Amino acid sequence: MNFNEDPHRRLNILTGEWVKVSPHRTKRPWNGQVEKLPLEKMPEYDPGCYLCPGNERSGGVKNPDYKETFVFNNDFMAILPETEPDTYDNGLLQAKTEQGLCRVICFSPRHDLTLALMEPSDVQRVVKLWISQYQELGAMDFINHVQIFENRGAVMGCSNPHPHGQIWAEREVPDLPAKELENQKTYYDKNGSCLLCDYLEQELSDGSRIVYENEGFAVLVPFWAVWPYETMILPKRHMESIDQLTDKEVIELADAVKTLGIKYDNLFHTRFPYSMGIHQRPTDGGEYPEAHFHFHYYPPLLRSATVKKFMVGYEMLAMPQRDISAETAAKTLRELSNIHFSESEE
Ligand code: H2U
Ligand code: ZN
Repeated sequence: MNFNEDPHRRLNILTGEWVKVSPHRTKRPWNGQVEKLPLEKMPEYDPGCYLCPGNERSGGVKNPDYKETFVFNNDFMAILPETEPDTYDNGLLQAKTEQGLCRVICFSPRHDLTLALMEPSDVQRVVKLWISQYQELGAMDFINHVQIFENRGAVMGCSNPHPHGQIWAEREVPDLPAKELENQKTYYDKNGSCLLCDYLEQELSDGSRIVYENEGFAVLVPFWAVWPYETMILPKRHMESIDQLTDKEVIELADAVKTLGIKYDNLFHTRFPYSMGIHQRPTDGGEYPEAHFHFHYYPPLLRSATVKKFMVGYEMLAMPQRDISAETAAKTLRELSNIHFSESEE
């Protein structure tokens, strides 16, 4: 099989789902020409932003005059701590209550920054915040899973450019992480080794889908990527959760997050939109030797700062499909500069 010529399907080993790849439709790699507009100017402080220091949020609460990071309980939680476990069983109609809580985490007091534009030490502080939130929320007796994520860019439906992420922590392990854990467990039970450790070893020796690496982490376009520039960040050492990072690995993870952010911004000369998030061990007190902590990045853009991929038609009815191969996307990202376009003099 020729990955560059033959239409084929690839298996997502984490979910068990397949993606169709049609590489013959884009034989020529993308030629790298983008409209080189300067980075859109934004104010360091926006009096109308509900996340900026000192500003009022809905309901009249005032943000503190924070200088580094800031965490608060979401004023419009999608799941609530006071909801008691309950089930509804009416034959084909099945339901369960959902109990949990939602938080918003501001990465910086500066309205105009992103993880890609923040100082390395400030990104390290965000990594440490992810760790402490995972531990603090995970320790609550009704919290068995902590989903940390960031949704950025208007095209992703994000309401505010102020650098921030969210956390939804809950009693039940949600579907996608549960499915990934199940596949990791099946592999672990069968082979006695970690699925993602073995996968990463194969990717590092192949190299064609690696975007960036430092001593502790690898950034890659997974073999089964659906979104054109979808990536994962994986620790090279087996660890089940983010709180197992050493101080050195905190620095290395922050470097991987920032560098990937810079490459993404450089791709189409824009503040690159994406949804990203962390998958790791549930916090129900169980043993999860098969869980390998990792990040997924799902960016919607295809060809420019405004042309996105639509998951419609065949993809909604049948299965996901992509034209540019994971290898081509990885090569493009790998070859992009690690210096943000707004800071280089092209
Ligand atoms: P986005 O990441 O989609 O921009 O959402 C930000 C979150 O901020 C959203 O979940 C919350 C919304 O509920 N929010 C508050 O908690 N307080 C506010 O005053 C406005 C928005
Ligand atoms: Zn702001």
